[in-house]
Order: sequence, then structure tokens, then C-alpha cells
Amino acid sequence: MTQGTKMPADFLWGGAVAAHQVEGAWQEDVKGVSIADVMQAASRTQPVRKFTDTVQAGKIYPNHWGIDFYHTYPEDIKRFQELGMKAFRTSIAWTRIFPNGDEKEPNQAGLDHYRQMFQALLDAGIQPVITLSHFEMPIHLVKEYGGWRNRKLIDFFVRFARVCFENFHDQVHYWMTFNEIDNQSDWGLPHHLLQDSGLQLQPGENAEEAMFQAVHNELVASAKTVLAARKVDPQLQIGGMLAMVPIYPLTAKPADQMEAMRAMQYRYFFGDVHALGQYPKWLRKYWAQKGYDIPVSAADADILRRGTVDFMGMSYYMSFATAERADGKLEFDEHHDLVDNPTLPKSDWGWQIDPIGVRWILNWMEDRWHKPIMIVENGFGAYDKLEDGHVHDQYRIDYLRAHIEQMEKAVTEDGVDVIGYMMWAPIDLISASTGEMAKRYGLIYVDQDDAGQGSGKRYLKDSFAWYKQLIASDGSEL
Ligand code: P53
Repeated sequence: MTQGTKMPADFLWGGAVAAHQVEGAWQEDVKGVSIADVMQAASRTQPVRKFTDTVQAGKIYPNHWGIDFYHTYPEDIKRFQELGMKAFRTSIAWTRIFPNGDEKEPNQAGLDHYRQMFQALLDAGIQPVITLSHFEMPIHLVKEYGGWRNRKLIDFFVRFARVCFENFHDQVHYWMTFNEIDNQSDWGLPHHLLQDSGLQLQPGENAEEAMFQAVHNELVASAKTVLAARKVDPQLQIGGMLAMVPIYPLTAKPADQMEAMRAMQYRYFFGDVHALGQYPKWLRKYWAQKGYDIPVSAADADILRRGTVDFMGMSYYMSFATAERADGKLEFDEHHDLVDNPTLPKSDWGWQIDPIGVRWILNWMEDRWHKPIMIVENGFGAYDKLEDGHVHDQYRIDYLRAHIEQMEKAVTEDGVDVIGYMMWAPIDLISASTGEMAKRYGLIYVDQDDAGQGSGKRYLKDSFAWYKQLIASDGSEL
């Protein structure tokens, strides 16, 4: 055991999932079809999930079953309670509340489901922390409206958000608008545009311009959501949510430093708008230089300025590195021109493991955005082996321990205002990027394979006991 720091008693230790990765029941209680429902399974070696317009016979759509949490939540929440979790982050599936996304009235059955689930959490002493949009927008909004490039989505989303606030403000205090909105800065990987914004590009269309147009609408929707929450209940806390991935310069060469700085600016302008209420100057220049048409009206600018978030939610899994481009340009046409950082080990899925990076990025966020920070994802996807009812996942304990240790240093030594840590994930679930079950994150093992076969039975891994002790000691027994 390692000596950690005693964190404040009200620190939100917990775990996180997303609706589409656990619930299953994809057609129950009048639920509509979401993007996640038409994404096929991929694999570690063929990582990009195929998106199909409709469900094709004989293909695997793992989000149709998830881990059946829609039905198993009462027993799973009992396990979360045994773990001592103080907060559970999940999302509300938009398609359970507005099946197509453009209805005027919500689906009562969906509202009832979440009310009961939140009550079960509260009865177990666990606070729900809710994301409104986590890679699961209604497919109808993609097909009929072209996704977030269409301004009509602003009103649809804000209506959905307002209905959620009105129905659950007495149960849910912390909310986030868009999960990992910054993933789409990697627009060279088209599935990010689809998962985040419902964008399907036309042949010849400029992906980067489409991304900026869609993102502007989402940022306006996010700011309007903040304003709507304040009207419903001024106590509510609304956050943005970004995947925080430090992008280091590969060397001390000034051109590498410049490239890395711009890569950080490019990936994190979303947070500048959320927290500071305006677009950075370099980006306005960049749009002008590229001739992009991003219609930021005076009214939009005013909404962005007034609708800044109360806190920043974030995920942290890995860091990247970058080096000067061969053409010397500060542009990002393929995955930020990322390069391997030779100093770091990788997970089996190629994610570079960097515990100090979490302390580094927490300091960076504090310096730049001056908001309380909630870590709502951090975890280790790995192959697990179930043997005689046990999973000895020391590698997961090692990963979590090293990252939590650095997070605690950021709080106690550097003074960063971190209000919670929710590991991904308390229970095994469907991977977002590959759709696999084999890429396991849980403290609780679910007996189910990539094709959805298995008993579905739950087993506590070694990491469960370790995390339980960590929470019970307020973070001091690492
Ligand atoms: P999976 C990319 C980079 C960092 C985090 O990821 C990411 C992604 C997109 O997949 O996603 C977040 O399951 C996301 C979760 C996801 C989790 O990280 O691909 O918010 O939905 O499951 C882990 O291994």
C-alpha cells in the first residue's frame, strides 16, 4: 500500500459510465434509435466502428444489449453502495426522453425510468452526476437535419435539457452538456465527427469547416443550457466536459514547442469558450485565413459570454506528443500530426500511459480556465481473465493508484480545485471506440463476450477491494 493524501470528506469519489454503453434495452419504453444503436462492433486491430443507416441483419450492434443495466441497475447499485461510491456519473439517453429529438412533448416512460434509477442511487447514498449528450444523439436528427451543422438542433437540445432540469433538479445537482466535445478536433478521424456531432460528410466537403460550424452550434446550445438551468433552479451546477490529453513537444526544439502549443490551443478552444465565454483570437484569425464561414452573430457572442459553465468536467486516459510538420505549417489535417512519445509505455490498445500527465493537465486547466474541475473519467482498458470467480487485475490497480496519486498532488501541493474523481468504470461495459466487451475497465467483471454471449453474472475484481479501501480512507490508503 502507498501513502496517499487525505482528501476532503465531501470529495466526490465515484465511478462513471454512459447510458448507451451499459443500458441495452434499445427499443424499450418507446426509446428512439440513437447513433450508438447503429454502430457495429469493431476490434483492437480494426478499431473504427462502421455506422449503418439502419440495423443490418447478422451484424453485431453491442449497444443493443450493453450490460443490460436498464434492468439490472437495482442490483448493480447495491454493489456500488458496497464499494462506498459517493457519486455515479452516467448520461440520460436523449432518445428515451425525445425518441426522435424533434418532438414537442417528452416520453413519460423515459422520465419515469430515470427518476426511479436516480432514486435508487440516492437511497444508496450515491449522488448522480449527469451528462446530457454522450455520443448518443437521435439518428433522426442526423438523417433529417444533418446533425449539429443545423441550427435547429440548438432548440431541440435546449428543450431536452430543460425537461431534464425540470424533472430531476431535486435529484441531480451536477450536470454536463456535451461529453468530450473536443474529440472532434481530430476531424481526420470521421467517427469523432459522427459520435460528437452527427456529421456525415458529403463527398468533397471540407471536414474541418463542417466541424467548426457544428461545434459553434453546440457551444451556443451549451451556453443556452447553462442559462436555462439557472432559470429552473439557480442551485444547479452545469459543466462542460472535455477529453484532456496533454500534447507535449517531442523535443526542446522551438519549432516543436510552437507546434505543441498550437496543438493544445486547437484541441482546447472548446474549453476557452465554455469557461471564458469567447473564442480565442488565434482561432478567429485561423478561420479568416482559411476562408471559413462560421456565423458567430452578435447575439451568439452574447449568449456565449453569459452562459459560461460552473465547472469543468474532464476525462484523462493518456498523453500525446507532436513535432514540427515537414511543411512548417501550424495546421492539423490528420490527428494533430501526433507522434509516439518514446518515454511512455502503452496499453494493449496503444494508449500511452502517463500518470504525471494528469497533474500537468490539472495545473494547465487551473491556470487557463479558473474553474472547479471534476474528473469524470480515468481508467484502464485491459484484457481480464476470470479464474475461479476471481479477476486478479493488479495492472488496473497500478494504473489507478499512479493517477490518483498525481491527482492528489495537484490538489494538496499545487492547490488545484478538484471536486471529484469518478473512475471509468465501476463495472465492465461496451467500449465506445471499438464496441468491444474485451476492452474491460470495470472493478466489477461482467460475464459477457464481444457478441453479447455469456451469463451476464457479476464478479468483484481485486481492484474493487482496493478502490473500496481508498474511498473509505478518503484517498489516504492508496
Ligand atoms: P474506450 C478517445 C480518447 C479518449 C477517450 O474509451 C475517449 C475516446 C473516444 O472513444 O472516450 C471516452 O471505450 C468516452 C467514453 C469511453 C472512454 O473514454 O474507447 O467518454 O465513452 O468509453 C474509454 O476504450
